[in-house]
Amino acid sequence: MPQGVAREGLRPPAGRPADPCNTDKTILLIGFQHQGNLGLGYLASTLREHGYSVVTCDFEAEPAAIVATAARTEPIIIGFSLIFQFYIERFAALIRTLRAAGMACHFTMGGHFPSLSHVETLTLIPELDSVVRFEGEMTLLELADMIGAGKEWRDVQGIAYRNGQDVVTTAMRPLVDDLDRFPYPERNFEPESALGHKALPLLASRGCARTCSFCSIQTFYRTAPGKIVRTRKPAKVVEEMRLLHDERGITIFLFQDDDFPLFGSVWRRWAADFVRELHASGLSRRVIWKINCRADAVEPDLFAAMRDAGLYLVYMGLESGNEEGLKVLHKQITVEQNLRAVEILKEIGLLFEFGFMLFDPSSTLASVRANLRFLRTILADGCAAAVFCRMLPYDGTPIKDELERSGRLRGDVCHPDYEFLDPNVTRLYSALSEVVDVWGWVHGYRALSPQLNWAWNEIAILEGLFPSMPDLARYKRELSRITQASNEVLFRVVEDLLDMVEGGRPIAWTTAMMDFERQQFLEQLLEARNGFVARHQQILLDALQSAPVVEAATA
Ligand code: B12
Ligand code: SF4
Repeated sequence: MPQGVAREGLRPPAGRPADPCNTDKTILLIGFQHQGNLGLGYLASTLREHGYSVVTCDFEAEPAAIVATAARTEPIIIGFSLIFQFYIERFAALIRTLRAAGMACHFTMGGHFPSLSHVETLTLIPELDSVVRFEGEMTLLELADMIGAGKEWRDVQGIAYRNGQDVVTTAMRPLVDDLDRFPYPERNFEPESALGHKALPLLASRGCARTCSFCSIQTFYRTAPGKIVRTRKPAKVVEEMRLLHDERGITIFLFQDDDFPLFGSVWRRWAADFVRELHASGLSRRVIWKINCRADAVEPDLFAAMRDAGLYLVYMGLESGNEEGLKVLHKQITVEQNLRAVEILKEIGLLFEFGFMLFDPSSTLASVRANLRFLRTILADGCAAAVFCRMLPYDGTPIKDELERSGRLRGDVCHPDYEFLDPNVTRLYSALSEVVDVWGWVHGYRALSPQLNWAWNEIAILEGLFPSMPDLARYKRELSRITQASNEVLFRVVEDLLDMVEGGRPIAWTTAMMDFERQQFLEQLLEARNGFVARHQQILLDALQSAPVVEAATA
């Protein structure tokens, strides 16, 4: 953008230099791009709107390729996006490599961990010049203006930097009040593809009104001044969906909001308006969408209306199946509410996925048993695969502070951990980790449970975006059977381990047996899924018109 041309879209906050400068300069952004990084997307579109040239690199790319890109583009700033705390050492290594390769420009970093733990970040990665704290668009833009113009950047609002042995923070930058003032985020990554349909992430809101003790999001959006939750205008969200649909052929939208606006009368009205806009745009018959929400927001009428406007998948952080666990996690929800939410979604025919912490700092053998009973109840019909994890105490969370106060905090920044109160729970957890290869069974994209859930996603996509298929009901029954059987093995192992720890009963399970079981289920899944797709290849291809060939499952 030539100098002197007014910058549109975002009004500069008070104190921002009025004239654009150095707008021919390049900013290089590096972050985790799997499934699309909207944070980087918003930063990139904001910078570009103001005339900067922006290059984005996937953090998972070969370091040599990243170094080559940096050398070629000669950025004035390299911005690193650290959204997962446990990646900090890997980022530190990449940053060292870039410095060793001679990159002398300004290095900054943003994301949850750097925002909340800026001192630790600057200490752990001395090669960084600054940290951008909290919402980054306006701060990075101003930093770029200052650095590009060779002016003093240390006064920019919303940053932290080192001054000798000290870390200095500048005044906190308020959150932008109207999210629709941001340009739509850049999405210069390949959309995920499912049965020839393309999926992209988007946001209808930022922030969360709740205060779960294990979650850094609530602290992130509460520490910076401004409204804790900001929703976009429904019409603008639908306009963005329409553009993505018309220009990139996107038919599956993945809302990544922490808590999709549904709770309470104001947000229920928001959701109803959104549904109305979708119908008015004609998109409700052509696209499907997924949301994240809390179980206490699920109610039949609104969710049925959303289903009729294309909602196909609801992700809920159920987190615990016992009252004490829910209390310690500060979910402000009851087991009964969790169960009721699942029941409603099943009644109205909506697919659901969930987050669940089988283990948390309050775990006892009895609470693990209660959690298992809960999982058995909600998954009895094989409607979804069992997933669970151990709660981890991330920086900036109340539960981490509490564990630290009580002397139970263990591990380090990359592997934050804690001690259970009951040594038997520790024994149970380590025995379980030994017998079940969690990365093969419950975590990671290629693990069994995620693959089963992916197959369930495909079924919802078939129901939402394809004409009815003759034997879909049969395939669903087969998938339920495999899911049920695989869940059952997982539950039995945990139960047998509980019996071993409690009563000294020896267990029959070995790692090799579990690997064998897992492989069997994966093969059954592949056979059922690929068989179904092969039988319906023609219908699928006709429905997609000139669509890409339906890809095989990757198990
Ligand atoms: C979408 C998402 C994912 C996607 C990732 C998509 C991607 N490539 O970005 C997927 C599904 C892959 C994913 C996976 C996981 N996720 Co996740 N995820 C999210 C979620 C819901 C939204 C991210 C998002 O789009 N935010 C919206 C954008 C606009 O905000 P932002 O990313 O914060 O960026 C802004 C600022 O932080 C800042 N900023 C960020 N980067 C930078 C860089 C620079 C240079 C600057 C200046 C500023 C800046 O400016 C941005 C714009 O304002 C977040 C929650 C959240 N609200 O962020 C959890 C979250 C990031 N995930 C989390 C976790 C724990 C996970 C998993 C470990 C879950 C699991 N058990 O498997 C995995 C880990 C995956 C892995 N790497 O192994 C935690 C991270 C906790 C932590 N403190 O480390 C979060 C915070 C959820 C939570 N409530 O605790 N996740
Ligand atoms: S509801 Fe979700 S986003 Fe909100 S505080 Fe709880 S875990 Fe975090």
